[in-house]
Amino acid sequence: MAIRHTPITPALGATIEGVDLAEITPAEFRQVHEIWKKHHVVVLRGQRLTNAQFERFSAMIGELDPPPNQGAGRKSVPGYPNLYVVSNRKNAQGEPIGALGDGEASWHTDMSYLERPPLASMLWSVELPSTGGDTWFASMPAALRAMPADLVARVRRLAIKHDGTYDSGGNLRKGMVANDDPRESVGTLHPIVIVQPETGEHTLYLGRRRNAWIAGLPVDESERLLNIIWSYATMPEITLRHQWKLGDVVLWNNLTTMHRRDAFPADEVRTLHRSQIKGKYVLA
Ligand code: AKG
Repeated sequence: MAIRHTPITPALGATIEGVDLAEITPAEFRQVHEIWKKHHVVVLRGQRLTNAQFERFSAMIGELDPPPNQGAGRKSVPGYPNLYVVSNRKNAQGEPIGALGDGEASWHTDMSYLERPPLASMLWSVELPSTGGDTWFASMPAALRAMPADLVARVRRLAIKHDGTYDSGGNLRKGMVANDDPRESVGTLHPIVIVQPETGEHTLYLGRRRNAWIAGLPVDESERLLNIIWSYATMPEITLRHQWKLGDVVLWNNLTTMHRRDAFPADEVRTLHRSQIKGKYVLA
């Protein structure tokens, strides 16, 4: 069957049909990869997969980046140390079987506080609540294109310090000390405008809003400028809303998009398996 794709919004996203990820061939993968590079987020519905097949497809994109598995931190799928469980489900002892699974998550790109942030992440839905829990994506090249030229010229000379203290749910990361002075945060500096190394495309790179600091600026000036930049980065017309169905696989570019998750009923269960592809590049 031929692979077909349909753009989801003018800014980002494409739905891909005609490929079974359980047995994707190298030639099919090359087509999926090209569509993903162009549209930044791809959605493949109705995939009937085993964890081994999900892992095999993920590893075609690049080297897998396993969950750190630190105490209450990220947890992996039993028997699959490279795959994360994103879930609010609890085991018989009342302990969460996964991480990052509860409630709402604010806009972020994954692990932007690393020197070489992951290139891509992927979610595969395993059990879903009756409502809520939608995942949203925003196109950062589109946000940059929407900004006025004088603002772009200004931010091109600046870098953000990306804080690793809190996760996107606002929880303190394991081993971190609470801190709300963005100048003191533990993290990495990245230029605000980066070149996506694999396509040459220029894109905003923002990470997370909390504790972000534009290096060298007084905090109040940094906050004002960040608020302006973020108002472009979260414009409704550059976002895409994914309403999950069982068996969906969603792959996103972690250098050119941000994502967030809607809340869902706390007494219902939502589980997704997740993979992440290691970053190769120091951003410039
Ligand atoms: C992530 O995997 O980085 C998330 O933020 C989870 C998003 C979701 O659960 O929809």
